[in-house]
Amino acid sequence: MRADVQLTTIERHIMETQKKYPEARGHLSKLLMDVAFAAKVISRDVRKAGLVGVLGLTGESNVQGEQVQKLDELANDVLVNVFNNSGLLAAMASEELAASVPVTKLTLGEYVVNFDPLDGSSNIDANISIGTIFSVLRMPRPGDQGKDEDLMQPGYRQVAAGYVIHGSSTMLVYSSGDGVHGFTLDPGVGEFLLSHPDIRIPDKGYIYSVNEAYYDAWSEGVRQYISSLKKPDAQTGKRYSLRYIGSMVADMHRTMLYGGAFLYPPDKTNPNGKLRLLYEASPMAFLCEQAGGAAVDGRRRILEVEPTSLHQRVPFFIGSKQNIEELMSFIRKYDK
Ligand code: AHM
Ligand code: MG
Repeated sequence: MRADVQLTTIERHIMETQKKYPEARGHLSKLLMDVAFAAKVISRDVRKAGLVGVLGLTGESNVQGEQVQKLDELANDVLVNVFNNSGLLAAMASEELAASVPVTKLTLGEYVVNFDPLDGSSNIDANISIGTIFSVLRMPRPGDQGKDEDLMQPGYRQVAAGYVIHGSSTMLVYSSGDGVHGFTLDPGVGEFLLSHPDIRIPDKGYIYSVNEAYYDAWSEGVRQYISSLKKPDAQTGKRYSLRYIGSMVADMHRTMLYGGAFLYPPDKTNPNGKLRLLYEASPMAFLCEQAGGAAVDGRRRILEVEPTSLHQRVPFFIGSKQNIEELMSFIRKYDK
């Protein structure tokens, strides 16, 4: 290995960032390292997903006599276990669980975490990228056991957020309010290494990502906006491309790197769209804004939406600043 190549592990990066805040006691740093550890465990299991038919079907016992769990449940259990034992949380909430999980250990921490253990898990059988999403907030009543209400905070209060993408490689992308940084798992050494420092989303992009099969059920503003993308851009003459994986972390990871817009609009039968505020939209909005992009629900910033329930859905428009501004001008014009 060349001596001038800088190898920065995620642990080192987190510790270096912490040094910028002399008053920090290291609790958030420790929490982020726990997330990185959980991500490695989940990644190991995701990598074995294609062998399910060989090692045993979910719900059955495998050759070792162990129950084979569904991957999203397994990812959920890994995160609950790691967080519960960390001593850093007062409560957590997961897409997989109806109510929040109070931390059962004696030490109650100063943070709460919302997470989606494995988003896009319906894609697993087709070997499509899936992801874990997390959002870290301060516990409003430190010292007490956390309840649902403590997890229902608007996104601008997040102190950190991130996602793990299980794609052609495993990456962890996070922000603690000091830019967005991406790390790629080196499977040989089992470490996340800094591969994408200070990710900046382009101000304008030419890829849009939406499930266009719902076109007919969208509002006039969203329909007009999407139709406008089928002609070369008025200012630059460039053509747009459509890319939709149907796995939000994968679609958003591409959007963060290449620019453009990802949309999950409301429709006639789903007035709030499909995606969940607290552990899907809010952490992605935090990351996208940190990278210089924008995220709105069609009226306001996603980060300003006041939560009313743990699993609420929210219309979601996110991506490059200019693309989101253009979309908003259509919504203002056509959707009174
Ligand atoms: P999930 O939380 O049940 O996995 O659903 C969320 C996923 C997102 O990853 C993706 O953006 C969306 O569902 C796709 O939905 P649709 O099939 O309606 O386009
Ligand atoms: Mg999900």
